[in-house]
Amino acid sequence: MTMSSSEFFSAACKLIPGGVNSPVRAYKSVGIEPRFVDRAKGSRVWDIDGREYVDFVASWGPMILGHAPDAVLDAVREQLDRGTSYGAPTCAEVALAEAVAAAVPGIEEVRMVSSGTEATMSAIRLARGYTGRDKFIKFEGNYHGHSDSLLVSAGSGLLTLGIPSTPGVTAGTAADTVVLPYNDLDAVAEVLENSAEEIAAIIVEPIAGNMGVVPPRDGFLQGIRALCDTYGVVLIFDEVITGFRVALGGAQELYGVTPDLTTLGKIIGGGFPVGAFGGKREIMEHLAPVGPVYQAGTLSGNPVAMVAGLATIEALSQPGVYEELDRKGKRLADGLCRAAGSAAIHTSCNRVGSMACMFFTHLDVSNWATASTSDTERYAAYFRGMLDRGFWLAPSQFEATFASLAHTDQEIDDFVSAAAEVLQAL
Ligand code: KE4
Repeated sequence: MTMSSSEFFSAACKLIPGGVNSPVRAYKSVGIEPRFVDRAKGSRVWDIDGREYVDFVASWGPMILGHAPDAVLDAVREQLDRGTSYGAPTCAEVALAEAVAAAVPGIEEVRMVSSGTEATMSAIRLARGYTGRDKFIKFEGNYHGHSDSLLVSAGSGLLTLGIPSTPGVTAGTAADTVVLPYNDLDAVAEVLENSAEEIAAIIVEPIAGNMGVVPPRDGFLQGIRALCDTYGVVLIFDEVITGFRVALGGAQELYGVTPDLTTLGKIIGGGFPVGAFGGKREIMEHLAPVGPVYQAGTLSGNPVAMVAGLATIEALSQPGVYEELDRKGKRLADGLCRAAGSAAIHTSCNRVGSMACMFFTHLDVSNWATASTSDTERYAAYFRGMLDRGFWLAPSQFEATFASLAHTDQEIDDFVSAAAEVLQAL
């Protein structure tokens, strides 16, 4: 008789802080203990207590094909017999670099790393080394991983746990991070007009996915691009979520705005630990060993992860994939809006392609100030009701709901029916 999730959680809490290896997984903001996963395949996840769920978290984004797709498993199995890590160049990392550069408009050269945090941390360092400037601009509610300078007014788990920033980040470090409201182009213009000579970069989630889903206002990305050109500031699109999610070329393809640097993660690892940062050759060549900006990683370009990422991108490159993802995302979001309307509950829904979020607020959500008016207690009750009905959602109002190629229309319609039931009872 194996232990239950609850028993494993008690054991985990004795060995791992909060019983989890990433805070949002602890279910703190939804008022129940986390469920321990036993296995997953396609659109389904099973917990160790034998319960089955339709999954809309997708491991926080990577599982756009669904879990354990055969093409990825076959590629990984084939690699495993040739070894798992060499710490030396391999053909697979060149092939993945080619696939990424071919798909992403702003990438001429790319460096593989092992997480989105590494990607964004390195991109900021590169921009500073390239410009010789120290400060950079980020946006309230955007989350770029947990490197010190980026953990200032960040999104995701910090919003979920109500941590505005975090102890351990020194005042000196935070002083170089300028935080502005998302979608506020005037605020960006004002800062650059007054102190562009100090600003190395602007880093932005071109579609925010860490305060719930918040699309860019018309002209916001185009305006930032123009301001960066005017003041010689490096524009970094953090596409760790949106890369290969909203289009093969990410948000930069969708909106037709090309950044100087792009950070990637999640989907390009096909479920394995991969991040990447890439961009203009002129900037990337400032990286060691060609240039002076140091960055390194033991498992960077890991061959198992590379072949998993390659198989994933190959599947996403097939004709009609993003039209299908958009169709599923629309079916999901439109259904949720109808369900909330019939329950006479004030919600607002944002969606771009197959990433969506229903906010428990009556306001249109375009930044952190509006996202933060959401009723997180009501979200928690909705989350618990959906989990009880077999639907696996992000345990936070400030994350995205992801449709995958594995979801059937019936599963999406069942999700909507369950949501209607749960919302009626709230
Ligand atoms: P990782 O270091 O977690 O691989 O990536 C950091 C990161 C960077 N940029 C963006 C836009 C991101 O969304 C993330 C990580 N996303 C969160 C969820 N929204 C990861 C989940 C977690 O922290 O457990």
